[in-house]
Amino acid sequence: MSFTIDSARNIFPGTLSADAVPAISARFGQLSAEDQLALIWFAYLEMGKTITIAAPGAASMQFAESTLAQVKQMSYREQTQFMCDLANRADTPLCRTYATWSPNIKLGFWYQLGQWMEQGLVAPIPEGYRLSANAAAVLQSIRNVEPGQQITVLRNSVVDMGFDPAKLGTYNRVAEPVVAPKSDDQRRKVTIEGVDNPTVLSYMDNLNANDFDALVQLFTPDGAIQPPFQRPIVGKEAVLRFFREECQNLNLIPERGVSEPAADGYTQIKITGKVQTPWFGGGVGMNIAWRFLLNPENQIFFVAIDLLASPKELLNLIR
Ligand code: 45D
Repeated sequence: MSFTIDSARNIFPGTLSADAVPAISARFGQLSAEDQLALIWFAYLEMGKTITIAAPGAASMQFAESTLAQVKQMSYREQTQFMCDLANRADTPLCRTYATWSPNIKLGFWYQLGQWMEQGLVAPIPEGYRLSANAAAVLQSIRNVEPGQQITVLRNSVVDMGFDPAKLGTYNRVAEPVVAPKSDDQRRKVTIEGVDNPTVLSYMDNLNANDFDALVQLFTPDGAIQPPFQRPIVGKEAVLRFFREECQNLNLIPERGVSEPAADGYTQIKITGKVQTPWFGGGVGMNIAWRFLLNPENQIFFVAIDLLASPKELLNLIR
């Protein structure tokens, strides 16, 4: 038997990921556009009391600047229509532009709209807006999950808005410029209780240093990475693009793991620990598992990143 990406996805099948997240996102997607926007607004206000979002850097905002300027000039009625169009994934020129943006540009765009809604420069959610019963139930479900899951739901809702990128045909992807890797004196080396595999340690250290060229060299040519709740991204070129577009300035804090032999001289390694996103810094630590499958040459054939169901899962290292 030799491994395929599909069979690799099943290593450490006892890993419990946060199923609440896709479940909430699916229910959210069923709501009317008005309810969706109001719900996120309420969730965002409530979360803002305990965790604060970091303002995106100027460099990342410049790509959305002309769209932001257009929105600012619209009447309240037009702004409301535009935001509903985004939630409805409508086919409009602005929704097509939004579709070309990387997740971080989309998040930065909404961050700015949120500021402007508070200041009255963009149409606010109407005072006294009452959520439908379904929307109120979805909001309650968001309240019930831990912060790492809340911010993932919020991120999903923003990423899923706009025209469907798959229907755009060929287009120029718009992402923030890639920052230079950290210099040697800025780098930190992780240690992981129970695991000393050099590939896994280099993976963590290179990702923490934004050294994506060195990072991608750890993968086999047909290797794959599976981000939380996503399909695997396959092949070095696609993996490198993903790192450059979506993985800058993460903070990986692996804690412990197990390493064991798999079929055909492969090795499977599961690590658990925390990850911080630059959007929330140390304010939110997501509970994460990495499930690595390494080939006999100790290259990464597959790695899945899972958002864990609960902190208890950090201690689940059984096969
Ligand atoms: O609609 O090892 C308003 C990988 C009104 C890489 C609004 C990884 C209405 C490999 C409130 C204004 C990446 C996979 C909207 C590891 C409205 C690897 C605005 C994992 C939309 C470890 C809303 C990384 C706003 C992970 C402004 C797990 C919302 C990273 C903003 C996870 C929401 C990162 C933000 C997450 C959410 C970031 C900023 C979950 C950010 C979430």
